[in-house]
Amino acid sequence: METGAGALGLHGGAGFFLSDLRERGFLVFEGFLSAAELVAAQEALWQHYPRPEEHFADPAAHAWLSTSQWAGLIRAPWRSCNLNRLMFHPDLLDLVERFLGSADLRFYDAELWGKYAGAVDYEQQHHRDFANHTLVVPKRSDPATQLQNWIRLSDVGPDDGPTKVVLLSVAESVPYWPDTLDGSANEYVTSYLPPGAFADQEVPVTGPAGTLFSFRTDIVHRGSRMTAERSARFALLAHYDVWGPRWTGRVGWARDSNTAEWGDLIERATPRERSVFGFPAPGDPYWDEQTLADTQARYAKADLTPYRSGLSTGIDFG
Ligand SMILES: O=C(O)CCC(=O)C(=O)O
Repeated sequence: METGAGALGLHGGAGFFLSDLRERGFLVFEGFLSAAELVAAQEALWQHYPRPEEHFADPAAHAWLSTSQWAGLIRAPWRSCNLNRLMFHPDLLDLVERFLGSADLRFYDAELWGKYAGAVDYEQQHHRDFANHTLVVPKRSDPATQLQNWIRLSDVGPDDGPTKVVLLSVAESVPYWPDTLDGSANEYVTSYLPPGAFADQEVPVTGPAGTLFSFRTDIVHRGSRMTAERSARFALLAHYDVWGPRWTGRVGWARDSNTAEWGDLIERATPRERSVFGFPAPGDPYWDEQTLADTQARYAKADLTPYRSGLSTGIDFG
């Protein structure tokens, strides 16, 4: 039987998940992806990464994965629509809208992350991620304004390097910028908190492939060592906030928007999906006959009809 977020009622009853995010700082939702979505996305991974059996047969052939613990990060868009479409999975957008309290969502980064046991030591110390998601610090009096979402594409057990999180209430007293950091935040994940901090309170986020793990950028957490021999861990990371603040974000999507992957993504996406990247929405004054014609030339297979409705004036260059 197909499961997936819609089937499990995320659309209808997100209250439980929202209170997890507000009170605990994270949520874990097993069965977020349907079986078909999961299988298709897993197969697409091998367009970017070696299959685990290939890697472990000859790790030296994939030395790029050993250069740092972040070497396995690959930014969107990817080579398959079976991965790209997960960035704006309808149930993900639904959850994020409810949590951030706005439909004006901004998709501020997306990466795949592949980790292979033995490639490098993935152990980290506890830290908060906001330091490379905003220029300043979260405002404690506001509800959270950013949400990180990891769609797990492999099973993660206790020995597969699960992320370890500390409940918001438990780590509340840790200053946003602890005095263990120097001004430049060098070695952020090794000096934010001392080794062993929260060892008794941290919760390993384990779960089967297809699990959604969402967490706020102010939650204290860490990556952990992969201890199972021949373990491989894959996740798709999709980060959202709301259009508005000038001090948040990570990616200017236009920088790489002349690639084939980008063109395919935009051509297949709906106006709603395009809007999270900043693409002008239907009804935006940007659209007129000239911009429609030239945008159509750029994205030949895109259906731009929705942007045509509401055009009141304009010259027909066609
Ligand atoms: O990979 C993980 O489980 C967490 C990584 C992490 O927290 C980080 O790199 O900032």
